[in-house]
Amino acid sequence: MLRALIWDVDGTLAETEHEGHRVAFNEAFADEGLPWHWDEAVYRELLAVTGGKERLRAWWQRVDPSRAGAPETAERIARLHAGKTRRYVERMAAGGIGLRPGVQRLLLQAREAGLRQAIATTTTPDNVDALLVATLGGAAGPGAGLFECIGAGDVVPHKKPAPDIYHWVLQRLGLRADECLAIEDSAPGVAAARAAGLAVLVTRSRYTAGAALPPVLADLDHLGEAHLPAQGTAAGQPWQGIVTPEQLRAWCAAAVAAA
Ligand code: XBP
Ligand code: MG
Repeated sequence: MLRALIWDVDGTLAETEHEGHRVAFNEAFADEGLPWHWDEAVYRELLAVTGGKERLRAWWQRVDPSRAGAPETAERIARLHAGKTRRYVERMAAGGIGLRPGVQRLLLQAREAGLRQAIATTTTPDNVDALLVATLGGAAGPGAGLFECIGAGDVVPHKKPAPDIYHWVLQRLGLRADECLAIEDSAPGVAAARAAGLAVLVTRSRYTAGAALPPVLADLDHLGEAHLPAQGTAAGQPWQGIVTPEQLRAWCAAAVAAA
């Protein structure tokens, strides 16, 4: 019985990586006087590493391996990442990055349909708050009270593809994995949700369109709107339409029946 949706953030709620995080990293490099610039090709490679601090460490290993493990480098990464988060939060407040097709519709329909909702993300909590305020309004907006809990960033020791953040959210929801559906966009996110025992709906994003993924409940280009049906596969068959709470319940029931 489907009781809750657990949403990923970056790439799933919104296309935040290319114009949000990537730009904020580059602005933080400039702020620190570092001659680095992450273009789309480099950032696509680096997204294999989840977590901004972990991503910076992987980059340091590539460009300056002799000092990547030094104590002062860890401090510099922490300072760089704090600056990047400030820059990202500023960009969210300036607007310009909206929710992906069908996200606000499904969030509100799911609440109407009695589905509980939470967030499980690798990104920093401040970034989640900034995105939610910018796209759904604060306490007075349509998004108020949508998410019962927000599992984000360093609240767990191991980021996606480890299942930790999904376990953290399940524990706070007081639900079993088979009562929840994860909505994700990337291979690390799918791996994390599956390792925690959840069924997964994928909405591929700019950086994950061509990624190789294991079998999931449905693999779509987005969640669909009346004027913009989603396309993809569900249960291994071609599917197009609008993802609604009823459709999610039907997919989950069919998956249980087929198990
Ligand atoms: C995506 C990530 C994050 C962001 C950067 O998270 O891996 O690391 O790229 O944010 P998800 P931070 O898809 O799980 O939402 O710099 O705050 O980590
Ligand atoms: Mg994601």
